[in-house]
Amino acid sequence: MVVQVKPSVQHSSKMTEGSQQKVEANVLLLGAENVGKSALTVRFLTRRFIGEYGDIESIYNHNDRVDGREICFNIWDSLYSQNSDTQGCVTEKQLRWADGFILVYSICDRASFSVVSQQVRRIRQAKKHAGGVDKVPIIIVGNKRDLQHRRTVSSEEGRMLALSADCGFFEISAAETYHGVLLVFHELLELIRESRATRKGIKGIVRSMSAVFGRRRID
Ligand SMILES: Nc1nc2c(ncn2[C@@H]2O[C@H](COP(=O)(O)OP(=O)(O)OP(=O)(O)O)[C@@H](O)[C@H]2O)c(=O)[nH]1
Ligand SMILES: [Mg+2]
Repeated sequence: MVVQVKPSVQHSSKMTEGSQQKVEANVLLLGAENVGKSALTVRFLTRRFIGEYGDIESIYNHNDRVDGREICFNIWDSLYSQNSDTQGCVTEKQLRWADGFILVYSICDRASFSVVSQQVRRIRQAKKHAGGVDKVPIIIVGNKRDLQHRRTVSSEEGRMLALSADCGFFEISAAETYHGVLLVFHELLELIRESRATRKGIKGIVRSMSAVFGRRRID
């Protein structure tokens, strides 16, 4: 079973994104060590769970068809480095690269839940400082749902964090099912589309105002 909370945005992107061009989405997986970032990535790419993944950091390309449209997912499976001097261990480069974020914790590892809280704050602050007005697409994932007997983070806590930060939320088991992982990626794609549509809308308004008031440059 998959637990899901949707953030409060209106789902309008399907209507506003009219063209049938191939859509690219850069997805960054973040979270503490050993929470299942690679397991989630490999599940999405291959539908399989292979058990051990090693310390690999990679960017994978994956073509998919969602709602009849071709999507190219670029997926950055990151490594968590506690020694890093970046806040919440999210680098400027990662923030610039990503269109959307999947923040993973393990329901059996409370420290990993704190890491995700910290990373949400870091992403939101960085985007705000960069002058972003639109919502950042983020999905919080509580992984290892199959290990109920070792649970230390309740579903409610995960759900509350997601609600307070206006993120999507799922509890899944990458080990047990492909379906939950698929939902995570597809929901993030939906948020990315919404965010792009909002940005387009804002640019359109600025353009119209520039035409009326005579400002020469936007962007
Ligand atoms: N029981 C269970 N084990 C899982 C699940 N997902 C991942 N694991 C296991 O957790 C361990 C860590 O998984 P990884 O995918 O390597 O975790 P990671 O977050 O990529 O770890 P780093 O790359 O080292 O930061 C592995 O032994 C996986 O088999 C899950 O849903 N349930
Ligand atoms: Mg990994």
